[in-house]
Amino acid sequence: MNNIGKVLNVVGANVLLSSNGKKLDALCPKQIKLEGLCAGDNVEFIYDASLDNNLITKLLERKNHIDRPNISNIDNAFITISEVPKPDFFVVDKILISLGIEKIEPYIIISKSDIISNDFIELVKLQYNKCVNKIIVLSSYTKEGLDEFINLTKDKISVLIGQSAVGKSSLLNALGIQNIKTDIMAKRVGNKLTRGKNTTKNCHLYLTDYGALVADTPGFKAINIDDLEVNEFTHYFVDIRNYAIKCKFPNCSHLPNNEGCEVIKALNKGEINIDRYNRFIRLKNKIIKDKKKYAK
Ligand SMILES: Nc1nc2c(ncn2[C@@H]2O[C@H](COP(=O)(O)OP(=O)(O)O)[C@@H](O)[C@H]2O)c(=O)[nH]1
Ligand SMILES: [Mg+2]
Ligand SMILES: [Zn+2]
Repeated sequence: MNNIGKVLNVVGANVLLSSNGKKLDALCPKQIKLEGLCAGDNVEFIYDASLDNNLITKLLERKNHIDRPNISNIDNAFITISEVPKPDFFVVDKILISLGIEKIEPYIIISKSDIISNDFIELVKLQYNKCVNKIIVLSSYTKEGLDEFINLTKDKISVLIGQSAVGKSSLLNALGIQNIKTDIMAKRVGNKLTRGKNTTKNCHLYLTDYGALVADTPGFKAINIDDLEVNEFTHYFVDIRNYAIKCKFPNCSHLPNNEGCEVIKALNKGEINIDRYNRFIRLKNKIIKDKKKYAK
């Protein structure tokens, strides 16, 4: 009978699996490797006595996939930001679009809560409370918010997304995941493998003792929004789209001079956050401008 496992990491033909809460080694035949086997994939495997190892026999269908880093079947993404380093909210907005497209549940972690100001927390909440499932205020030092994170990630595949030094590795450590730097790559292939480009694209899912699979994604690449049509782009601005749909003007720019525009009405009533609105307009104009440039 075939067993079912989840891929934690792939290095060449060597695969680390999680099956029934345990870690197992397995080998991956070339054919399946060519199908792009990566962390998060569900696979069937058998024990092959001749190899004295587990052998992956089938790659099961994926519900989603991101390319950078290479990972499948993601349930939740936690965009991690803090007061220091200062967040780039344009990047946060673009990541939210990418998550929407891949149908990944979005969350925001405000990290290092032991040292940040209430003003910063308010600023983030005002901008994003309508865009994500939950905003978690968390400190890996005091453990504030850690239980909330644990409850949301249990039995799921979750990714931590955020710029360097926001506290992603510290959070994994607080969850009891050690040796983050000496992952399977370093252990298995020593210095044979170049640790440059590959490491950010290759992705390691960590199995916590409470049954969550969590990945640190230092090289997460948000979508290039220029590839989207304006309507599509607007659709993934979830706090603005419902007003944009209701707007009675065809091809409305949703700028303040359009009296009667639903987006402007909502903005004036405070239903749309002004900072999100300003970035929405900036990004939308950039898409329109770039489309014109390429059409020439
Ligand atoms: N005060 C405080 N500092 C933290 C916390 N989490 C991480 N840091 C510090 O922030 C810096 C970057 O953390 P790290 O986990 O390496 O960030 P990463 O680059 O996102 O993995 C380190 O100096 C950590 O000690 C926290 O909850 N509170
Ligand atoms: Mg780190
Ligand atoms: Zn409008």
